[in-house]
Amino acid sequence: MTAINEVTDLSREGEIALITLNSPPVNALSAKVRDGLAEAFRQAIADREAKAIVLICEGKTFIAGADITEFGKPPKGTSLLDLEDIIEGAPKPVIAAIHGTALGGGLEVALCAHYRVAVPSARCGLPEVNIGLLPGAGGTQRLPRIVGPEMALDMVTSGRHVPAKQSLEVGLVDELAPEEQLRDAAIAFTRKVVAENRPLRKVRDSNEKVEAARGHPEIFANFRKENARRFRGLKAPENNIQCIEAAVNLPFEQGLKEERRLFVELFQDSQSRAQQYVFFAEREVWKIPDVPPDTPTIPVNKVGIVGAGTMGGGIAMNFANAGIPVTLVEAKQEALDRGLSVIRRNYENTAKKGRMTAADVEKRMSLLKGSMALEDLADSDLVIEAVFENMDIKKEVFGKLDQIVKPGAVLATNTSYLDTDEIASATKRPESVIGLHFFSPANVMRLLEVVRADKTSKPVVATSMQIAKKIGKIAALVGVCPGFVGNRMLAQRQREAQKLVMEGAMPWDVDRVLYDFGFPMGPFQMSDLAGLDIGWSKESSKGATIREVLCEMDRRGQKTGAGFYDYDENRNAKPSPVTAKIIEDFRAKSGTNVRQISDEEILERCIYPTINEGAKILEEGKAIRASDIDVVWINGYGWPKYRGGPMWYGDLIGLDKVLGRMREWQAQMGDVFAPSKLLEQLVTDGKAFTRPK
Ligand code: 3H9
Repeated sequence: MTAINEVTDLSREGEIALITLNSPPVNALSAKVRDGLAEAFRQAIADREAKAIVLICEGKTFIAGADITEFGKPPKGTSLLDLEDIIEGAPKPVIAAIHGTALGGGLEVALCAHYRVAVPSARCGLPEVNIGLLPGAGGTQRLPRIVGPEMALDMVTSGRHVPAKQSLEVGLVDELAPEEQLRDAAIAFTRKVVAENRPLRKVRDSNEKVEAARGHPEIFANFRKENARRFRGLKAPENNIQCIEAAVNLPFEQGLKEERRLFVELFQDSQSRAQQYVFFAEREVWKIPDVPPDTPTIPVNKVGIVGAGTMGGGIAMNFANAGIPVTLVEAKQEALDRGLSVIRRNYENTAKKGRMTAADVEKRMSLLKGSMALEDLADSDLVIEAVFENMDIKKEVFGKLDQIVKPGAVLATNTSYLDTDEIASATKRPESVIGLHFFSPANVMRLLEVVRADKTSKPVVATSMQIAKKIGKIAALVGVCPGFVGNRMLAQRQREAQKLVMEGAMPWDVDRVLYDFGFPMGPFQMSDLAGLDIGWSKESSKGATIREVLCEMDRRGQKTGAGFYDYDENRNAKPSPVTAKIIEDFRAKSGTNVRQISDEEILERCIYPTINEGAKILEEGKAIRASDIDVVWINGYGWPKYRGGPMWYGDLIGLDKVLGRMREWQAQMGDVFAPSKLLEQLVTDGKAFTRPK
């Protein structure tokens, strides 16, 4: 065995040269990796005794792509395209042996090999679109030559990972190797290739599938049309599509040039920078400076949930999906039955859509047990309270849980704004109490705010983060404050949206501006969807706000066919003259000076105070990093990923601009616009929330 460099080894098994890459954590194609591989291939090619070459990786995966941490830095070492030329142009067969994931540049390298062998658990994909890019090392030209343009379009625009079995079916992989025996199986396969004198199969020369699609522009037109909603606002999918079009319409070398041009275009765009930032932010968010990875955790094998309403039921589904048994407690049999039947209906709907089998439905339901006695939660490892948002009720529940549940268990509250410290004070074990703020619908939304109270112990924090990962959430650790991170910032936007309406904008203007910014919907559409009557009661309603008047008229949102908007039978929204009249009356009554409000002002008034509140949250230490706040907004509030999150966006547009506006509005409209000290400090120092300038 020869060590080529710190990450690459070359050895020989009889007539087979074996190149082994070992560059943790994911064998990304850093300069060191590219240099090591290029040299190893050169030597293996020069070795007369070697009749073929196998490329295999150590660790948990085959090459997972280009090294994203190198992006934006001056290029160093062998380029990826040069490395690929060496591999594809080798005068002897090269076989890629794949385990884990062959992604992005990793799959592009594998596509330059002449053959590919993979274990059944391996997956192949070109996920560059997820970081606002396209496969820029020939992937868009080689992939359609193997799988055809239709599947290539799907793969490059979704970034999905194709399982080994399907990869074999579509020709991405030539043979499956038994799990755990990749090395031996790849060598055996390679011996066969040598013995049978199989040709040096170069994907670039295989033109049949792309030629068949030539003269069929409808393939692309239809694809664009069908996916327009999914691609809204994003630049990368379109450039990816154009690359596949180039593969169909141009000779290989020219296609490569087009791929390069379209890659560079994306690479230089802020969308890709934002999406790369989010990629790392979503990994950073798990790291808690004072709770190191070796912090002991509490094994969670049994979960109890208090409250089987919409929230409790949704939360329960997460655990059942992960194979963890749950006991759901409700006060009344009727409520319990209703809760369990809603869960069953949700699962059955999923099964109807073909995303789950009937057996899966039963398996999950069998993990859910209903009860009317809190005592049944005594041996739970984690109990989550999801009862009505009322401090007295919550404290009563926690007082009882303290008496019942075994020592050492995690006691969590799903409150979305109540003081977790006060809830913890109802127990004699505040160190075991934490907030687990799920977002509705809890079985769907990825975000979980983990709320660390004053006395929460480190193992309880570590356990909560670990269990969040296990149930497929993305968790951000936040501190106790009204609304925590997400809702606290959202309150700023809601307030401004309502004020803008009083000042002259219409709800549909505000919604349109935020939709065009990239949110899935605006605040008024959101209210209509959620129901305007949340927290409203007929008895106490005084017609004091637009919302109260709408509710009094039974315009309670989508469910009643009318709210801020009028809805047709297909739930299509139309601006409502009724709402417009109510607004006019309110404006007249309040004597507000009604004026024309520009789209720019709507956007700035909704977004800048949100950013400012994020700065206050950081200043108070209620979030660990600015990027955690961005993770919250992207995963819980529909902030468009390609705009990086509010803090990143603030940096992009310039914090001086945000501060300037906050000061202006503070002078005109008062202290709700008072700038955060951190914001002022950053501007003074010429610094940013997320990226050093
Ligand atoms: C590309 O290839 C462009 C090309 O077309 C060529 C253009 C010329 N680079 O996710 P994990 C780190 S673009 C650098 O927690 P998992 C990650 O930050 C690339 N670092 O593990 C983390 O670090 P830390 C296309 C990377 O097991 C650690 O590895 N490829 C990269 O849940 C573990 O990651 C992709 O987009 C990278 N490429 O999932 C694939 N990838 O421990 C991106 C990961 O310090 N990667 N890291 O926080 C993934 O999808 C997942 O990481 C993977 C493993 C599925 C591989």
